[in-house]
Amino acid sequence: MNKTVDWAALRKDFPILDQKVHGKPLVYFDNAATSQKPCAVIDALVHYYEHDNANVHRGIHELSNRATNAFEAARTRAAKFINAKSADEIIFVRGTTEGINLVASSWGTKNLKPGDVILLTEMEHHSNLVPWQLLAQKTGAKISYLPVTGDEGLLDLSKLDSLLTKQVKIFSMVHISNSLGTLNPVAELCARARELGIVTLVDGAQSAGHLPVDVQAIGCDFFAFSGHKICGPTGIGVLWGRQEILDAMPPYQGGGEMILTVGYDKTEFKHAPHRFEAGTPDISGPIGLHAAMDYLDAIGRENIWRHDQELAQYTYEKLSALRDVRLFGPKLNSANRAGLVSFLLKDVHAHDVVTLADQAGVALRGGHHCTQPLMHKLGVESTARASFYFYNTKAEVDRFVEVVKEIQKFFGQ
Ligand code: C6P
Repeated sequence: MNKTVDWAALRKDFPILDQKVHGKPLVYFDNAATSQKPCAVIDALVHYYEHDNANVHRGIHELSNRATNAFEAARTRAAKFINAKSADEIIFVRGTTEGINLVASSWGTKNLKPGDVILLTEMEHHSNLVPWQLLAQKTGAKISYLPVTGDEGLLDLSKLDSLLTKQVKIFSMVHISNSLGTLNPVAELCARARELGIVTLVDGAQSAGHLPVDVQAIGCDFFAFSGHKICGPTGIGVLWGRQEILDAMPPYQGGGEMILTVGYDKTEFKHAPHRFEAGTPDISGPIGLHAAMDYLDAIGRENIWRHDQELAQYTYEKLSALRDVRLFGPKLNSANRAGLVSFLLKDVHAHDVVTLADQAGVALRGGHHCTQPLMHKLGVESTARASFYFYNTKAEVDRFVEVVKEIQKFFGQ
């Protein structure tokens, strides 16, 4: 582990981790579903509700000014977090899902016509599939997929040239797969798309809180992430879009606060990002998210990345030493492997693994992980998944591996 960070001290910032579940110390390995929240985030939320709670952008009283300033400060902080050029490029949304739906609905409806192609990859989460399928139904566009190479779970880049046709208008891709743990070469994919004038979207749900993100270096046009996966509150996320593209997009929803003037027949809209934030927004969410981004960057996302990767490598190594374990995603020591490990035990359903692990205090996720088409491609219904964050330890991995062995024994293996 990196010696410059006191990981054990950080763990104490998360009161929830210090508890027993079914009489056993909690091992929380479900961080890809949602991360835990440090005291700094919980305190920021409590402070806001105890001192500053008011609606934003509307009032001219002191509390409303404070709430508005804190809300807009969070926007500026989010821009810095992903190295956006300006806070005006940051739209607050409910999460990654809503961010992608906003692009599909607003940009997609305006720009796609029958015969156009939406390019995705075979490892997309339903959030980066279903909105495009709805859009394709509405516009007559088609969807094509960049293939995945079996259990190792890498994108088959040899197919890219033939898929990047003139008909492709948008290429939307996941940065880190939540089912395989693959880190995709998004900068390279976006560069190839940009040469052909294709708009790109990166689903950063699993990456934003785990490694440094620089949207300008990636060279994408949109980037979406969720606050709850990066130590922030649920219900808040960020959609970043390149300013000139956002300015040309129609509103996503109509209502208060996104307008300049409204008449009975006609409305003039504000510029981005406000044009995309109709109604009273989630105000405490960005404030909690601000605290989360400060917290993560004080640790350093490059340190978090190294820590999570090391735990995943260690886990992969330990599990591959057991018999009858099928592992998914990039092979051991691959630089493309993020901090999660998907696996199956021979003749044991993933839900049984997760249920028995829970009895031993270990929180895993089992299922299709909202990537049903990928599961079909891999020829399975589901996998069990251990996903890590910086507060997890090697001792917890050792405990988890012991539990896996006990499960195998339970099933007579
Ligand atoms: N994956 C998991 O356990 P929301 O729900 O909007 O915060 O995030 C959706 C989403 C989009 N893309 C990827 C790659 C994701 O992993 C997720 C959420 C969770 O893997 C819940 S299914």
